[in-house]
Amino acid sequence: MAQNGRGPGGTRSAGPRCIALVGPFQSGKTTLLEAILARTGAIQRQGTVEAGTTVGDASKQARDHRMSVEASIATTTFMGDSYTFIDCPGSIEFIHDMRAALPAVDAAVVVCEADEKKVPQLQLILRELEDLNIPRLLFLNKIDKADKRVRETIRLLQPASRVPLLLRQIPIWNNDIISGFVDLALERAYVYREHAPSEIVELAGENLDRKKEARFSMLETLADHDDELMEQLLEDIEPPRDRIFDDLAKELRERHVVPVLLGVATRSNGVLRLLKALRHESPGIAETAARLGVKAGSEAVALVLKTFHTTHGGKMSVARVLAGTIGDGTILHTAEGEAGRVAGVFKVMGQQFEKRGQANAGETVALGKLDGAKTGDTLSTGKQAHAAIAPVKPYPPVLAVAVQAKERKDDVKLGVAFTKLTEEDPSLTVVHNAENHEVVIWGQGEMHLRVAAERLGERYGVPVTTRPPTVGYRETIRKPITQRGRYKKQSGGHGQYGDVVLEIKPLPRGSGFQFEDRITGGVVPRNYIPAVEEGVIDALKQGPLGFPVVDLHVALVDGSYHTVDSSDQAFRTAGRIAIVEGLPQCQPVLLEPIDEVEIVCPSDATAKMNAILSSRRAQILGFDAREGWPGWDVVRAQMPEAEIGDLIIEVRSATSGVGSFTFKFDHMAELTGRMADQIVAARRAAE
Ligand SMILES: Nc1nc2c(ncn2[C@@H]2O[C@H](COP(=O)(O)OP(=O)(O)OP(=O)(O)O)[C@@H](O)[C@H]2O)c(=O)[nH]1
Ligand SMILES: [Mg+2]
Repeated sequence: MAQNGRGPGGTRSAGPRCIALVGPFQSGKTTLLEAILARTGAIQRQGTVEAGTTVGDASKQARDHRMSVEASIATTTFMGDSYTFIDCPGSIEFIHDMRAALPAVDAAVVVCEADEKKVPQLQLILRELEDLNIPRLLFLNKIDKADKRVRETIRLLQPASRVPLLLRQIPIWNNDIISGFVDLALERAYVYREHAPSEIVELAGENLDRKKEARFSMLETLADHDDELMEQLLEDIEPPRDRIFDDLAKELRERHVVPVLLGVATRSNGVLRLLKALRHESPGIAETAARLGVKAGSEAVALVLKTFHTTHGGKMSVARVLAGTIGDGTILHTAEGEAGRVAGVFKVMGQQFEKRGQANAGETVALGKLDGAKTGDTLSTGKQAHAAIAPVKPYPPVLAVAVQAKERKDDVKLGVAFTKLTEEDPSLTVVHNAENHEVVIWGQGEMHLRVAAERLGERYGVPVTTRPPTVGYRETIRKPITQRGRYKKQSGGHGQYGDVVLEIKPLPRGSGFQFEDRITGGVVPRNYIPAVEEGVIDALKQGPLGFPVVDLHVALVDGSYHTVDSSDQAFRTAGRIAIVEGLPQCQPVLLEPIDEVEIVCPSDATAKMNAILSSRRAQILGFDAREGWPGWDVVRAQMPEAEIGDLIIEVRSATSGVGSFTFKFDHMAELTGRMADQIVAARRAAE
């Protein structure tokens, strides 16, 4: 095939590309990457996800779960140009890797299936691309399993996109199976061959009529942004083919349309046409740098889109060079400080890193040992560090587990492992609970946290156990009391003597703890009073029900002392005794944290959401249309933190994986009855 660096339309962008493969869960992205690598000669044979032989998903965790759990990156060459593909996970729990990579790419291939259930996921992903102004093509995969007309599928998927889906190919059906396709721009028909380029065939009869109709509808959509083409169509003039290719490229780049191509990734069908569409129509580094506001010049600028900690090569920051050149030894800065000196530039092929020469603008490479760089950072060489281009904040976490090293001796190693874990995946957060010394990992869902725990063991060598994190229960009192606390010890020499009378009374919710000194006439000397308060505070750490005591007022009203035997220690103990003996008589009651929750979900799941909330002791505050999200609702409720624990699992399963929520602490509420008894009993059992 003749190629001279110019596409049929003559406006091809030159140079290395970076393309994201995104799309709903399990739509075939990793398989498509494999097909692309095989088709472009980067690998000998196309592996399969089933056999665990693909370049993407090479980590043990991805193989074990048969799904992508992080972005896979691979660079190949097609017709003389370098292409780096970022195969992003489809599961919403791992979406951060996609979001972190997107700003740096020239275009995205949205891989999807003709499956109505995946439309909300598709919508979610398209929105990210729409918000970032990233040109996108749709690759309608798995058409070997298609059971409906492609045009019907497009109608089904269209609501997920804000701009028209533009069918560029139509299938050729043969006994209810798609055996090939007609390219509507080229006006050529092809019959698929397995793992080989499709064969050109003659079009005739019904297929020819269908082509004419489909082509006209494609041109009509293109003409919406091209007045001249519109006139030609109205006057029945056949537009020149070059003009159509120019329009396709222009409207993709300007994001007026989402071109749709067909294929079967497992058999490598439609892959060559996809690559050619990318070659001729996708923008290149010049357009992408302009989109990100990066000027070409001698200063190098790069965006880190993924971080790996490899066993042999150490830390690798995969970055797209947006301007200038980066080589071995280049010193780089982030917007905040020093990134480090590049120790090796590598070509990435899944989990393999191959040393190479310096990287030029447009190339996507791994940079070795940049200790000060993290995913999302803008790296630069200039005297003045380049401003951060596209920092991506992870979604707020929705689920947590408490983790512990299986062996005590690994405690220190665990700290290092946490650093690596959160560097590789910034959508995980590690929180140390000072109150109960629990270490909790917050993440985006059940699988996300499971994979995080597996990585700690398998990748960083610290096997861990996990359990649900402790809920922050508290207790308070409902009845006031006056209580004496007396500590007296006479054993041989120096004795101990402290004696206090405390007035203990409940305070309104949220008041915390207040201490008041009402001693008159020096019955308890001034210098011992702080010790009394300390003893009280110490005793309140664990009340009669087993939880920290809050919302109460304690006044020191009376007491006595001994000139020789009294001490801070003795008064501390006396304060403690008064509380420990007094509180059980104050009608202690359990308090549980109540959070305000905002759930977002497609509207057809709203009724299910209400049912889920009601079954979890929530008080529903109302629901509304979600602003800026047609077809979605937001449901607001107050619910106990204990019930939010695994809420996400139910929300996801009721929404094909796309529902989510945010929450924040609102207040503490009394909890009585059987449930409270169980919590207290469990607490005692754990002592
Ligand atoms: N019939 C058919 N199956 C396919 C095709 N492409 C992929 N599959 C199968 O679909 C399943 C998922 O494929 P993957 O390539 O892992 O999909 P993915 O989009 O990377 O999945 P995630 O990254 O986990 O979202 C595998 O069992 C593939 O063999 C296709 O064109 N036709
Ligand atoms: Mg995948």
